Amino acid sequence: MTSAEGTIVKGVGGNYYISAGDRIIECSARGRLRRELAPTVGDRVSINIGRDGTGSIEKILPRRNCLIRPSVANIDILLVVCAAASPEPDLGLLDKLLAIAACKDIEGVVCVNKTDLVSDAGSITDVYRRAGYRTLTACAKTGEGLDEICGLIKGKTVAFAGLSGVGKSSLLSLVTGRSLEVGDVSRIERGRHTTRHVELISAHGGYVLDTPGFSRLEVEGIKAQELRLLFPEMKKMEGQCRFRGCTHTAEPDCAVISAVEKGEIAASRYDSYKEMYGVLKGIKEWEEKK
Ligand SMILES: Nc1nc2c(ncn2[C@@H]2O[C@H](COP(=O)(O)OP(=O)(O)O)[C@@H](O)[C@H]2O)c(=O)[nH]1
Ligand SMILES: [Mg+2]
Ligand SMILES: [Zn+2]
Repeated sequence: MTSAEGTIVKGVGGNYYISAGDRIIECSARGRLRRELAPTVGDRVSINIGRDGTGSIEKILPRRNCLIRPSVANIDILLVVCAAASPEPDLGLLDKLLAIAACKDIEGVVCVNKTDLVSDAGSITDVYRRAGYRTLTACAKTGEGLDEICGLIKGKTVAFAGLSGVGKSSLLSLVTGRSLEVGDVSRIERGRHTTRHVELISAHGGYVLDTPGFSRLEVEGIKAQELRLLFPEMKKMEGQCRFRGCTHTAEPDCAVISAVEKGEIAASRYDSYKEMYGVLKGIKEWEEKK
């Protein structure tokens, strides 16, 4: 028996596929382990490998972070994809995904795909670059931006997120060289009662994965009072308002509100902040009344 360390790339019906070096080893998880903390795709694990070549997961190494739906651990980068057109960009959703990423200590990177459909895709990337994010433009039709996406992946686990139809699967197919299903597969799959498994795909010295449905993600984990620290352009201004702990919503002499008025902070970003703040505050007050 030998032991090794690796990464769970896929889990199917109680079996786990562990990438260790250049091998994929099929493993089971000990019952005790499964009861304490279910092994999750993305987990770093130590395994024992038997003579028959299959193994068992002995230990899950500490997680850096964990997303819930889909269940996946240790994401380094959330590539938030939108389309320049078709579907129209949903900046509120982008902002929400970026805040969730920040809350989980995941770097959010903005990717505007389908640049072939508009004459100027730069207006969206401008907003996010000025807010402090890495951004890129891409086109799955022409291959634009592909090198940049591949460059992000080396040594990292990159999750692709965004509305259905923005081109995640198309870009992932280009990046991995695997033909992934393009188009609205979720509807077909629901009809066929098939289950979709999360899978890390090895590419360019790292891993990528799709997160279909992740756009409907809720913001439960975030505290209203901490939201402002998840917007980098607001975090940067922490301490500049008249009141300590200013929520930047209605306080007098608020540096953030005045930056919005001067156009230094994008109005769309501030609107998203206020919208999310209201939702989080509502959730909290409702919970307190219970
Ligand atoms: N014009 C154009 N169409 C694209 C581009 N990328 C993807 N598409 C199309 O957009 C549709 C949705 O793409 P898909 O990859 O399935 O999006 P997903 O739902 O985010 O995975 C498909 O018909 C693709 O062929 C692009 O860069 N330009
Ligand atoms: Mg898809
Ligand atoms: Zn303020």
